Amino acid sequence: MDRKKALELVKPHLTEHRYVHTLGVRDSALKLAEREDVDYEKVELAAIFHDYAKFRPKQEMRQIITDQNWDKKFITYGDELLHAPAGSYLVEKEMGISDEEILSAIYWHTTGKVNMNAMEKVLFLADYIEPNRKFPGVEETREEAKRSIDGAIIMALRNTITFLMKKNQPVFPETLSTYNDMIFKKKKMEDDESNGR
Ligand code: DGI
Ligand code: FE
Ligand code: FE
Repeated sequence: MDRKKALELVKPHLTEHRYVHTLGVRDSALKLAEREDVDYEKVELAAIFHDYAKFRPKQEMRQIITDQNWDKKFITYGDELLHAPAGSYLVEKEMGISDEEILSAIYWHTTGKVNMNAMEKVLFLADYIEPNRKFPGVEETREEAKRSIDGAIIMALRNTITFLMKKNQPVFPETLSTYNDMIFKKKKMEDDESNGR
């Protein structure tokens, strides 16, 4: 599917604001992809469709997650989580996108996952730092993204986790595991470097 067609197809599912955000995620993802081993066309499609289900009825999204036998915590840890797994299902069924890499990046784009591949990382971070985002800490994360994608993902995770905690909201376990996973890998890299490996 080409870019023009994908944008045409996603637009009616989004508000104007969310469409502008989507274009920002697309631009940021392509920029990050220059430094990662990922397929540009696939990253672009993942970005364009990542919030496809954002405005679907919550009950419909819960039903999809239940029917697919997916982790019930996507339903119990906050309604904001529903659109990521539900989106991956609907993008496959309604948009005919069957590429597993694209679908997985959409599935995990809100929570992150342990051992993210390059496409999952690029989409996760692009969603956080795209130019229209305004929350505290985003500018520092954008700066870090120029140096290190992994470092910037750690900052995004830390900001999201503390934001949720300050609001007395639960943190999805995989989000905490993602944070730990990336911290351990960063530490290992630094240790290897200081040992001359
Ligand atoms: O869909 P977007 O707004 O572009 O961004 P997103 O898919 O990252 O969703 C952001 C929302 O998801 C925001 O309200 C915080 C929430 N969220 C992100 N990670 C977690 C989370 N909510 C819970 N309960 N647990 C998480 O780990
Ligand atoms: Fe989202
Ligand atoms: Fe988004």
